[in-house]
Amino acid sequence: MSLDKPLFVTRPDLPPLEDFLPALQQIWASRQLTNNGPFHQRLEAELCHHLGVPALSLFNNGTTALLAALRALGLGDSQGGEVITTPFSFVATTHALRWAGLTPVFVDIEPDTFTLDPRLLQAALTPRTRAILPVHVYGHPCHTAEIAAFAAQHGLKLLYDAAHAFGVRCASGNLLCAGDLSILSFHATKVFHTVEGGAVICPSVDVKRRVDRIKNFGFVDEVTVSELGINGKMNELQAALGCLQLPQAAANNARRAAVDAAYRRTLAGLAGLLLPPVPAVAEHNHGYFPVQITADFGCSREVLVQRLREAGILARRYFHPLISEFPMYTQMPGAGPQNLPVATRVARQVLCLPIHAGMDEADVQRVTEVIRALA
Ligand code: T4K
Repeated sequence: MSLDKPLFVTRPDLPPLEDFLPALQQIWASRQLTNNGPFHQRLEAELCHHLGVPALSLFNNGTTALLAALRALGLGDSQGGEVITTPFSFVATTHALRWAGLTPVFVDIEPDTFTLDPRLLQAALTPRTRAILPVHVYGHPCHTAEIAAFAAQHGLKLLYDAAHAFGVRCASGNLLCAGDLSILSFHATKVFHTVEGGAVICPSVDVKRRVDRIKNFGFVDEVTVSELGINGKMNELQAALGCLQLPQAAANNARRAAVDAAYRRTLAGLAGLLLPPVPAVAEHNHGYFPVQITADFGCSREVLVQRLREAGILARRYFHPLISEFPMYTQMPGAGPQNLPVATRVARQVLCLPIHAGMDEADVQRVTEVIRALA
């Protein structure tokens, strides 16, 4: 990426436009623009193979994928109930629960992975608890074995928000197959994207059929609607872009891994700056590079964000504020900061530095020079 371009743009790795034209011509010729067209079917098959999962249903975004997954687990009914979840995520995670008429119960995260702390599940359990919704935040795997054991012991549904976990591989098994269902996001800022998009990872073709129905208004056939569905369909243009980009996923991951390594080298030992923990995985996706700016750093995180912006560098405070700090959530169970000391501290300190496949060593130098000058 050229040095005179701001590091705002996360998608300099878009394929050349002319590479997309044959797919567009095909779509124009077929006149099938959406609703399980050929590119949709092809991307579902290719993603299943790429991710090593039994079945998958594409969506128009990760948020509707969450809504449909909750419904498929029987949770979006009129009974309500509580779902134990993390406040350290994008607000869509909790919004999906509220859209499904469920009450989020916030528990704290643990400091090594920033994911839901399984030791706190017992204290959050009530007779109204129906499910757990943990998040593999930044692609760091949750403590899936402990969480699964707790869910099984108490008869709870388990849905993973794996929006950040595309391409993360664990030695102990496929992360996307943990729990009852998982969802992915393919938003334009994600490591693999279809402009907007998402998926529900399903344990079987039967479950996928149910999810497919839910995302298509609940239609079973032309004249039968079996349940409360939604319009969650991905269109052909999005699916075609996904097909075009999927073969680049490994190369893009390698480029982000190099950026990650360069950041770690250049920022090591800087007082008041904590590098992200290295996740215990066989392969990470390097989708985020969350540093923590502590009181020992030369300026506050807010000043650092501002200085970076002045230098044309967009660093994001994902996830500040915590979801539990948004006005509509402050009164929900567990939302008080005294209940969430780790999440509250991390949200005050965290700063996600730019990381994408279009960056090179010179870009990393440009970011780290601003940081080092302030350290
Ligand atoms: N669960 C989790 C854990 C999630 O993180 C998300 C979404 C979801 C569920 C829901 O999935 P989706 O329904 O979104 O599929 C972004 C994204 O909108 C959101 O997808 C993502 N997580 C969240 C972490 O970040 P914003 O509002 O902070 O991003 P935005 O649009 O300001 O983009 C950030 C920067 O990236 C821009 O300032 C410039 C650059 N950019 C952005 C876009 C959209 C580009 O260079 N090109 C682009 O097209 O929420």
